[in-house]
Amino acid sequence: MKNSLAVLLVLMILGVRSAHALDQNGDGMSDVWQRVHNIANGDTASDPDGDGQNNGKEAEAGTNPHDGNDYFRTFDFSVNSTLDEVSLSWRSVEERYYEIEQSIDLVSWEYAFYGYGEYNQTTSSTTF
Ligand SMILES: [Ca+2]
Ligand SMILES: [Ca+2]
Repeated sequence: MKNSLAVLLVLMILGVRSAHALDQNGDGMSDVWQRVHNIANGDTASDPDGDGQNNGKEAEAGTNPHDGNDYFRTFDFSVNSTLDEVSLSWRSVEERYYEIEQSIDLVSWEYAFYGYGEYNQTTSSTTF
């Protein structure tokens, strides 16, 4: 990051790879994820663990809909003392593809990071 702190960062989940992406019933949630977590077809709105993330969001993030401590979020955000480097960590899942974009004017955007979650890790981190 070569500019000042007047930067907006956006972290997104943009895709899923592998068999976990199968959605033969067309409800927007992976059929594998639904079976693993015993989530009924079409039940995207419920939030059984009360973490504020409904089943649709938990399925998108690949998190556990029955664990209130497991949901997509960022943590360990920091900026170095010279204000030219940002470090960020987030809850990640191996099959999910993440992008971080940055902008200093909210008009022009550039990638700060993109890639899949790391194998056998529940957290991804980057510095830019
Ligand atoms: Ca939830
Ligand atoms: Ca959860």
